[in-house]
Amino acid sequence: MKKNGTNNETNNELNSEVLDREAWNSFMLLYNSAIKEVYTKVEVLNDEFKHVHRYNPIEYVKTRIKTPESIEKKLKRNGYDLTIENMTEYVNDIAGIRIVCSFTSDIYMIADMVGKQNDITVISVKDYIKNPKRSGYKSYHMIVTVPIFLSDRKVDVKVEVQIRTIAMDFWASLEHKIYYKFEGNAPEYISKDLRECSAIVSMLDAKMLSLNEAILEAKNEDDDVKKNNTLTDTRNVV
Ligand code: 0O2
Repeated sequence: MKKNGTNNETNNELNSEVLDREAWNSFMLLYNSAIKEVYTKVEVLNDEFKHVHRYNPIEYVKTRIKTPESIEKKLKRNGYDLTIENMTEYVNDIAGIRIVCSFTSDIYMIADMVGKQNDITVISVKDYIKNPKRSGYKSYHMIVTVPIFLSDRKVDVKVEVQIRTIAMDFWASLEHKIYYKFEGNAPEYISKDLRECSAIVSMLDAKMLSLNEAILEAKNEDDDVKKNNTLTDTRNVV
């Protein structure tokens, strides 16, 4: 499992004079720890799955901490003041982990495995694969909490887990760049092209999934033939 694009250790400087630096640093420590916890869980699941099923469902994982500017913007957009309490309460994706897999079926399997972890609590799920956004955005989102054990207390910290295929990730990263370039007001022909590309992504994902199923089926048949041949050979020897 490749770890990709981690910026959780670097991008957490606070420019605002509104918040107390010490409180901000303690706050960030919690979210950085939560990312480490969830990342390790995902890594263990992937290793174990590979060991048992000889198959690696996860291509790569990216983690990120939302920038202070982006946190502030989100709070303002929703009409909240910039306070640590409001960030904790109303910004669900301060800590984010993105799991990128090969096939759509892997997404639901991974979501299930993450949700079944004893110390993870699933707060909410948004299935933008079954119900894509108007933009064409597809991804599976879970807001979970994970306990962080400090020297004197335990804190349940929220983490947004995004699970998607490589094709969905490719689409989303380009769309994200376009969104920022046009500050959310891309010309209609670009938005239309993006929606068309999103439909192509769905077709590609479906095609790749059925191709993979056909490969597995052919391999199983091949293994059966080899097994039968070995049995026949053994009988002949006896
Ligand atoms: P950034 O820059 O990635 O941090 P909620 O968290 O439930 O209060 P929100 O934020 O609307 O409300 O939740 P949602 O829809 O689950 O979106 C969370 C994140 O998903 C976004 O964070 C994006 O990273 C990603 N996302 C959602 N919609 C789109 C989309 O249409 N295109 C792309 N490329 N990504 C999307 P931020 O804070 O918007 O952005």
